[in-house]
Amino acid sequence: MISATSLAGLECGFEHAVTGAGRDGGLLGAIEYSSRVAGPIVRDGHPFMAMPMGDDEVTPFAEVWRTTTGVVTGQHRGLAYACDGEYLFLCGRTEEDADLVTATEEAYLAAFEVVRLLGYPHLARMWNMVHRINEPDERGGDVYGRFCKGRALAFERGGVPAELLPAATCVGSHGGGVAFYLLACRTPRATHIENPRQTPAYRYPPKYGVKAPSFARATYLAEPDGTGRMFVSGTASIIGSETVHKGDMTRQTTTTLENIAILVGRENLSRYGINADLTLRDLDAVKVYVKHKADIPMARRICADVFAEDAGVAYVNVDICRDDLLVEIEAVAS
Ligand code: 3EB
Repeated sequence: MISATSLAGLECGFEHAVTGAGRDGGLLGAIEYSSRVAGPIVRDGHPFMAMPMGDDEVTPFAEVWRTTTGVVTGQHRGLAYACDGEYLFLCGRTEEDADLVTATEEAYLAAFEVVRLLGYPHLARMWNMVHRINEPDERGGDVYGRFCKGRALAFERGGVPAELLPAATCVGSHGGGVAFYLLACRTPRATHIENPRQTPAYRYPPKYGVKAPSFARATYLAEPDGTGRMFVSGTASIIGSETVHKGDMTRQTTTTLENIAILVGRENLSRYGINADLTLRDLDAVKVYVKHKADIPMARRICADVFAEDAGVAYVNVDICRDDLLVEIEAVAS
């Protein structure tokens, strides 16, 4: 195991390969960041999916979600899922050549059907990997804009208001349509959090796309013992709704880290009635998405100074949703 962060009964680690079940319970899900497309499928008793997220020079890893209790798995309309009584993990993918708006909307609605039917209605975190994310479409927009439209339509049709949108990541991939996975909870203990330095993404002006991106900057999950965990969305060098430091990898990375520090800090959390003070040293299960492979050493140097020594940090070489963003960083803070 490279690293692990645990959420009362749930643990996320980046591993070299998927090996065995949970310590006493099960494996809720495994997502391979590699150079191939596979799944979604229930395999060896857990949902599994692989996405091409870099070439062979970038070390592949598996993001593995383990739980202390037993899991029940299943498949529904092309989705693979597992649940343990408190958490539900689900992964899915659209067809590569399908209409992106409709395919995304349908896949998301199928996912909402699963979370409702199985009784895990509280969305906590979503990840999206979109092939050709920066490519223009025939209507003057781009692939990311079409993904955002399909996703927004699904949330509208699913009756999810802006205040209940969960933390998310949306980055590019090197193939396989739109791949996505999510975590949802049975009990209502999620608080969705915004960043005072950034416009809520769901209120971005229309110049970024006909439908604004549907996500919160972070989702905080309170534990019964008064502690909690915070899912930090993919965060970039955006102030208000504008990209800042275009073309400057160093300053984009430091601005991104400042944005995260403000998001997880005491002052911001207190606005939501959360009594916690988190810093960059409390981040784990960090993913640093870097647009240009040659910038990865630079990202590593900057991040090594700010994250804890034992933090799990993975570097992934993919496009970011805006062509002018060079880096995006997500994490779990606790
Ligand atoms: C941003 O802040 C940068 O569309 O789900 C970050 C995290 C970004 C999630 C998404 C997009 C998404 O707008 C991009």
